[in-house]
Amino acid sequence: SAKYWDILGLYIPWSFTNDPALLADYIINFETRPDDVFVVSYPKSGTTWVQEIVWQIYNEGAVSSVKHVFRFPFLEPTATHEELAELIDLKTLPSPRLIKSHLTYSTTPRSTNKDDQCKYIYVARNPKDTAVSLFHFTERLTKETGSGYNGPWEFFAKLFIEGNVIYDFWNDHVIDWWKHKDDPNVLFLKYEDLHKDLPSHVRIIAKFLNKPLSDELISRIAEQCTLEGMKKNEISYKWRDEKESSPLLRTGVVGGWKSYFTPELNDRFEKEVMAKLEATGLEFDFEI
Ligand code: PPS
Repeated sequence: SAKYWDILGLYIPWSFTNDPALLADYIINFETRPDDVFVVSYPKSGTTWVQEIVWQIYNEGAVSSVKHVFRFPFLEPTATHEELAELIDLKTLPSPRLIKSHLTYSTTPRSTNKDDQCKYIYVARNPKDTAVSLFHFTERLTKETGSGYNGPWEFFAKLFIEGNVIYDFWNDHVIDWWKHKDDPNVLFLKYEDLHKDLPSHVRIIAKFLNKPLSDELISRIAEQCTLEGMKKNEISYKWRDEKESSPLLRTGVVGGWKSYFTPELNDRFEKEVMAKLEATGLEFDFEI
């Protein structure tokens, strides 16, 4: 069964820390720097994809087999996890720091000084594919850490709808960030849009980061950041050198949910998940 900590009102995987109060404190007191770049998302929404694009933009299209947790540390587990915190100290990391997080807008660290804000790239994915991806991921997490879920999909889908999964309700998370989509230091992206036109999104991301790139570099980064491109460098996305493929690179498609959703489940998703977006103007593609 799943085990979570309740940290700042969010369900955080039990494996991320031994000391939930310490982690809450760490997040609340985390000092951002103006040149930090955060890539934030609800889990399984394309975080790794956007991280790799951002990393390559900062490194002139280089591909690195260094484990991505070192190149682009993940705030919540790195902060106080005994093993990771030993290896990576976010507070002394040289600038510009590239940081991954799954926190909501309200809980994500930001400067108290309005003129000193760093940048946040948020990526959202349609909740049906997100739920399926989280289901597969959490099975892997159970095998590797004992903290996850390994029951039937139907029950997991119910937990997802009810917000009883890591980082709680999908709706609350995306809406919290969507409200800030027009902030000058926030770039709100959608997974399905990246699929439709990757080179344009590499350009949009580079522009947002004030790193204009040549057309040649843009197409190279876009090529290297397709799922196939990233799979060539799969070693970087594994935690250790386990034989199994990286759970961060699975099928990477839009519409995979269709072979998991019964008409009843789809109905429930429409009524309980999608209906909450109605007044927000936030829409998703479920197939492309
Ligand atoms: S995590 O653990 O929350 O950081 O996971 P995250 O990276 O957000 O999501 C993993 C899903 O993203 C897919 N992925 C990609 N799709 C398309 N192109 C590229 N380059 C890419 N890289 C990762 C990955 O396969 C997971 O989705 P599913 O549906 O499980 O395949």
